[in-house]
Amino acid sequence: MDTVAQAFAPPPRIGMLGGGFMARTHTRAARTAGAHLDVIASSTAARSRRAATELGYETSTAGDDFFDHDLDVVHVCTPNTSHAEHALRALDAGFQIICEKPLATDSTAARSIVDRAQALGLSGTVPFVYRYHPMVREARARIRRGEAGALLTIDASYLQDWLLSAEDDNWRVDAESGGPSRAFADIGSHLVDLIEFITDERIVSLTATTRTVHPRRGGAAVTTEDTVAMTVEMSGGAIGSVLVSQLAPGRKNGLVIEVAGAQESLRFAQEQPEQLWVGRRAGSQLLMRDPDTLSPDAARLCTVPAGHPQGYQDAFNAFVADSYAVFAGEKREGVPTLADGVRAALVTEAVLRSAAERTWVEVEAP
Ligand code: SOE
Repeated sequence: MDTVAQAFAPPPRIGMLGGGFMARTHTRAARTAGAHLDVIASSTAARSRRAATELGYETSTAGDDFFDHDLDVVHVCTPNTSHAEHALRALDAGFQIICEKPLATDSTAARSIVDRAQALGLSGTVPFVYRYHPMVREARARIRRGEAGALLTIDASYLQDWLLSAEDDNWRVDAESGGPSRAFADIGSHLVDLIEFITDERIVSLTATTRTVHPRRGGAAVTTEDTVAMTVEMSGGAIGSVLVSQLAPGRKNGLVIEVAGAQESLRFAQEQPEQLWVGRRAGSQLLMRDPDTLSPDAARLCTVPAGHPQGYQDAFNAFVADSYAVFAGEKREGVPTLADGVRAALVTEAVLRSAAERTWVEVEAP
């Protein structure tokens, strides 16, 4: 974890940059963690006021005075290309940060955020929130205990359909606000984070192909990718295939990861987060989330008893609560840090380079 010199006494006073879907998700999590909702800033004064009223912030602004507020934590939930600037400003103002992914749209900028945080004795986290499903922790614990055996293959995909037609448009599509990678930076980064988190191994090399299926959306040319297919080699010798698409009809948030070891396969699907399939040559099992039967790290993240489904917002709540705890000087297992944001930027760059050069690329070590 990054250095934390300036701990605060919880609950934190928070400022929110952004007023869209992610700002709402972060706000629900912040409120659950008991944060004081101080100020929110969206793109215009009117939008900021509306967001403050709807989400329950004490005040709003659309200007630079945001950074004059007396805050402990700033949540950065603005369009991707503004993340680095906002993150640095928040750190310079003395605040800890929770910065949406991608932390920055290139690895140099992402590293500068880590460096600045370290220099100022501050810290930050990046919401790779799927780590916070208890059954993901259970898969990780089984691999760490050696129950799966030596890892052989990984079969992973993250499929959505909200950008299926050429009529579908969003700021993420436009490289000016979304950055040079879209599908991969937006959702492929979650998948790669989860692969490396569950297996405790790194992707050391990859070869990727991308497609921009709709070259125009909303009357403008599109340069960002709709789909990515890639083959990866892991640090422990396993190989894997990874598919990412935002044009897969019927798939809403279909993140699936299946890891095959010499003894067991483990399969987690984000749309059925209460389950973990444990495949064996004989005696495969579908494990259901039940804190009484899970490893301590998975059981810690169970907020309701077995049979009472936990989902996406619960994962987000746990991530934000852990971030605040770490900022307050406590220890927590598996928190995605700014360094993980740099890692995602490095893998994203490797994907774009491999696709452009039609070649294998070594992924820089963290
Ligand atoms: C849209 O693709 C999106 O909201 C992503 O931006 C999130 O990171 C992902 O968790 C769900 O889908």
